[in-house]
Amino acid sequence: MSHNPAGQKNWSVGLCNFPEDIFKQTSFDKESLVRHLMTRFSLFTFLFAFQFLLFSCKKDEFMEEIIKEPRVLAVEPGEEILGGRASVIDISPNAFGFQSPGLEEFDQLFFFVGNSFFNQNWVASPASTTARDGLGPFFNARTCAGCHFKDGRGRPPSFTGEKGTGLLLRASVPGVSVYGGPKPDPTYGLQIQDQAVLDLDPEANFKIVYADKTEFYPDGTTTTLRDPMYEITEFFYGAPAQDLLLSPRVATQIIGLGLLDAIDEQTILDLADEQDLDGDGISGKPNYVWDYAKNALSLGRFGWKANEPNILQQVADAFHGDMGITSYLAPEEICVGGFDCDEIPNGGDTEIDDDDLGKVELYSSVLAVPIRRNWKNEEVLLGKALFSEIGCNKCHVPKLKTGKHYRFDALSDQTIRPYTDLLLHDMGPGLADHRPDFRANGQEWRTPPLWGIGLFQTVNDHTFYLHDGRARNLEEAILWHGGEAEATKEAFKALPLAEREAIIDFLNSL
Ligand code: HEC
Ligand code: HEC
Ligand SMILES: [Ca+2]
Ligand SMILES: [Ca+2]
Ligand SMILES: [Ca+2]
Repeated sequence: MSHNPAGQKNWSVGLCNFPEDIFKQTSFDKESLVRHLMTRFSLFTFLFAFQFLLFSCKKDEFMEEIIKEPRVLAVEPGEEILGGRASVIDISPNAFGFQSPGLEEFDQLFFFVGNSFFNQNWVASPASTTARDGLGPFFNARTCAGCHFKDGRGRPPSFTGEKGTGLLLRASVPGVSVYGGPKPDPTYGLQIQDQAVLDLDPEANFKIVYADKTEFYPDGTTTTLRDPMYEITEFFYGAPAQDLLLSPRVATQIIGLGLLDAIDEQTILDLADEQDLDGDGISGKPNYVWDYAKNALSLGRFGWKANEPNILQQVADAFHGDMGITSYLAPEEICVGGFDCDEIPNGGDTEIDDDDLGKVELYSSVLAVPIRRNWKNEEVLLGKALFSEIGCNKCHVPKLKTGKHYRFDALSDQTIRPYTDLLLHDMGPGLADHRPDFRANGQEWRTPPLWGIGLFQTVNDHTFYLHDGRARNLEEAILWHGGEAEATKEAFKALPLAEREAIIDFLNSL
């Protein structure tokens, strides 16, 4: 009988493996096991059960109860080190802003150059400084850090008209571009830029209206979710195509990205089960997206729909789409259809040169992952076990190994705990944006890594989760899960309150 890491229903398997499992754990926390058992069962029951355990291996409901607890409360050696060697101990408001230890000396210096490009405000041309001009003409924010504040999570605007907080609207029309991706709107392209230079009108203004949605627990309690509606209040350059599709997205924390980049493609593909051949209701599908440098489709890893193949291209597209800064990978100024952008001064042929772009790529690749807090706490250990028992781990895969990073040895061959499979999952109609993005359909999203999510409050002073920040806390984030995650969500809802809280505690320890 094989070890059953997911701790699924088959308790009798766990029972037979119980002693063996324990002794495999080198740093198994025996004390906490015993303490836990003692609080739940009398010593008598404990010994009685143990006798059975040693001499028999029958399916027995009584023993199934007993065995559930002990096999799960183990501290796994190194589990707090989420990013392997690329972890940092700092858990202050600056926790997301450190470089990974072990970089070459010159890369350590380039990190600071990248950092300043990431944080500086770009200005409109012509300007006295040619090193950071070329903003716009249409853009969403003046600086990367405006959206990725402290390298962390953006949030939706808190009032209509608040700009540059980290939420942007991708746009397209039904159909497929020549590259197999979203088809641009003839006027507004692939993104709504809600700011512009000089006294130009931006492309559009939008507002978000939230409706209440009540979620009922089997125990009779309820929670109210907020269901967003995105409305363009004004298009300044004429009507868009009739079936304009919008996909709201918030800026993600950018820690540990080089590690995700260093995972072998095969490792990710091995997690995919597109046709759900194992019949567990969960598929997992790789996205394949256009890679400018290769001039071919590549496995997508970054962005909420795994819509970017690598960090360099993600960064070039961010400069281009979010700030209007051209580069060798995205050389054409973003303009509104029917408008003549040649009239507007720009910052030269490429507004950020190849070298500097490379430094921002470096910066975005090597930000370290902060270590966990409270990982030995009993509630947290229980939450960790439940996370796997109810199947959260099927998408949020706890542990992976990196292969060889193409550039930074410090990121190679690491055991990491990102809690993602980097694959697309159908999350149901509740989260749907109805906008396809290469192979991702309008209900599919990439499993986001969960490392760092317990630090948003500390770093970013908010706790908004999910692709558009609609969830105001972790409980709401879970309750929005549907589609392939529906059964897991129902299992979560069916847990007693204390166990639901243990899962939240666990998430907050990441
Ligand atoms: C207007 C807000 C905004 C600005 C400005 C911005 N970003 Fe982003 N960033 C986002 C959003 C939104 C996403 C998710 C994009 C998606 O899903 O398509 C993202 C994603 C990323 C990612 C991928 C993260 C992941 O987890 O997959 C990286 C890297 C990144 N941005 C770097 C940058 C850099 C570098 C800059 C400055 C050149 C920048 N961003 C500017 C909003 C912004
Ligand atoms: C079928 C795959 C799947 C399963 C199962 C699943 N998730 Fe998720 N999870 C996702 C995807 C995909 C998203 C992103 C959805 C979105 O933003 O619209 C997500 C988002 C989240 C987020 C928000 C992350 C962020 O960065 O904002 C949390 C927290 C989370 N999941 C926790 C859980 C927990 C706890 C469970 C088990 C109860 C679970 N998930 C089960 C796929 C899954
Ligand atoms: Ca420009
Ligand atoms: Ca646009
Ligand atoms: Ca499956």
